[in-house]
Amino acid sequence: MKSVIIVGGGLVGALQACFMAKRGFRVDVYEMRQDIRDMEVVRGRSINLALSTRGREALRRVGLEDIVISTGIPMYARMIHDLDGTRRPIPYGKADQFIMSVDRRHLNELLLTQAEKLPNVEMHFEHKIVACDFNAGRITFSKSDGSHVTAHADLVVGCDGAFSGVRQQMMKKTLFDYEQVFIPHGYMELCMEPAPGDKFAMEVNYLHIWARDEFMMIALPNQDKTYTCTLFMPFDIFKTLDTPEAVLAFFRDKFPDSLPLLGEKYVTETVSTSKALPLISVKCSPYHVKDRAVIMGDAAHAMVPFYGQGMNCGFEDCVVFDDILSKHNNDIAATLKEFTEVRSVDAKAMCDLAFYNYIEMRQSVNSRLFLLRKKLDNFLYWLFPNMWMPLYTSVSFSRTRYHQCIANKEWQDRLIRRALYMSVPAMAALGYCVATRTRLLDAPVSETIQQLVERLRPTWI
Ligand code: FAD
Ligand code: EGU
Repeated sequence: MKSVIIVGGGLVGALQACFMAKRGFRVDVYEMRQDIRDMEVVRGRSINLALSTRGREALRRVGLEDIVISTGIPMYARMIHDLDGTRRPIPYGKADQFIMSVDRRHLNELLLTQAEKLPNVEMHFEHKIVACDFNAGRITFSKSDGSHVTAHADLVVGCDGAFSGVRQQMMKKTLFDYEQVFIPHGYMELCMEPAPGDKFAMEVNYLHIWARDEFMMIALPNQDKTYTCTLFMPFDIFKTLDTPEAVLAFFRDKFPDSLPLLGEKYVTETVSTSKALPLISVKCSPYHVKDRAVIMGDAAHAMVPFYGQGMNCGFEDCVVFDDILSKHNNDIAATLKEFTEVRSVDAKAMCDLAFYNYIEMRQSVNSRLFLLRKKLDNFLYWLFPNMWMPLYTSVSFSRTRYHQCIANKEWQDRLIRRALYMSVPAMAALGYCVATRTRLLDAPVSETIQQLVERLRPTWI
């Protein structure tokens, strides 16, 4: 059987190892960090993540859905925190439409352990990719002691995240398109401790949102009754919050209700001394080199986190890849070609949706028109559950191809716009009646209508 090297033992790499090993490939995973299962604390990236339908489907296929669901916390609605402290829940949909707050580290550990259970998987930690020769199927890694090792495989799968080393090697090839954008916003994580009595400090089972135009904070619940709050804000503003006093004034002004819950001392000290982390959006194409290499997850499509889809999309990559392998009877060349064709369209669509939402969240979350549209969307969904799906529903609660989600939204927008245009003459007529005090029931047609009403009226009224 063919051999596969997976670069990166993060969320997507560990999952891809499960998928490839289940098919019988010989799998070697090379991960830059040491084994997170042996670590006291894991630095860096977000502590918890929102898992939705696409990610769940992938976990189901490797037999991990149940355990992940049982250790996560369901969120059935958003909880909007207004500036005056008012809280408003907005449900995601029906009772079975919820997302899950899962612990990144726990999920990664489960995936690594699941992959290692298979006899044809081997893990190599503290191996960082430094070079590869795709034609020869040869990769060179540097180890923590400074030494280098070389490995060979039929296929290289790059799951090494937004700053992918595998992608960097692919970029040297001609006809490789690449685009990256750092947004002006950075993020910082704050931990909200449980309230006295070891209870959640806020209503559990919600994704809490403080939307304030340029700033935004999101909080997801953890199993240990804490909340992880993520503050999104332009770096320029983070820079001005360099003293505890400045931070206190800022939080009192923008997020007053969160202050007592987070603790003034904790917030002021943490925000004034921590560094905000950057957010990057990456689009590239193709995702493969001949029958030799392919990238997936953030390596292929890092996106800004404003849709909670980065991991879900990366997990769905593995599902799509697995389906294509089945279709082509494990033929690598045919699979890689089709994977790029199919997946790059959808991942690009999701990157665009996330980026678009980043712009939109800042402009219009609080505007009336935006809320009205959300209500109209939900009403039409209720009326036509099979025909009118709001965008976030098709993204988070279905496996509709991402590019199709955008296409659906476009025809819905067109329909609403047309309905609005058509209502213009009706409004004008109404305006005319009011202005000229012409009462419709006085008009000559009224007699006919009255007769009609008379005929239709049931006898018991
Ligand atoms: P990573 O998780 O980055 O893993 C890459 C792995 O490769 C790492 O283990 C790394 O050590 C290793 N590696 C890197 N370089 C090398 C190298 N040269 N050699 C060897 N190994 C290497 N997604 C969601 O679905 N829901 C959410 O709610 C959500 N919230 C988010 C919130 C924030 C603030 C951020 C920043 C992201 C969020 N995401 C969310 C996105 C999610 O974190 C990513 O999409 C996901 O982690 C991608 O997984 P990955 O395995 O492709 O990459
Ligand atoms: C951002 C950071 C609410 C975790 C987009 C919703 C997110 C998450 C939303 C983070 C928002 C934004 C959706 C989900 C989810 C919403 C969604 C965003 C999880 C449109 C840990 N977003 N996120 N949309 O609808 O579809 O609730 O860091 F604030 S889950 Cl920005 Cl569904």
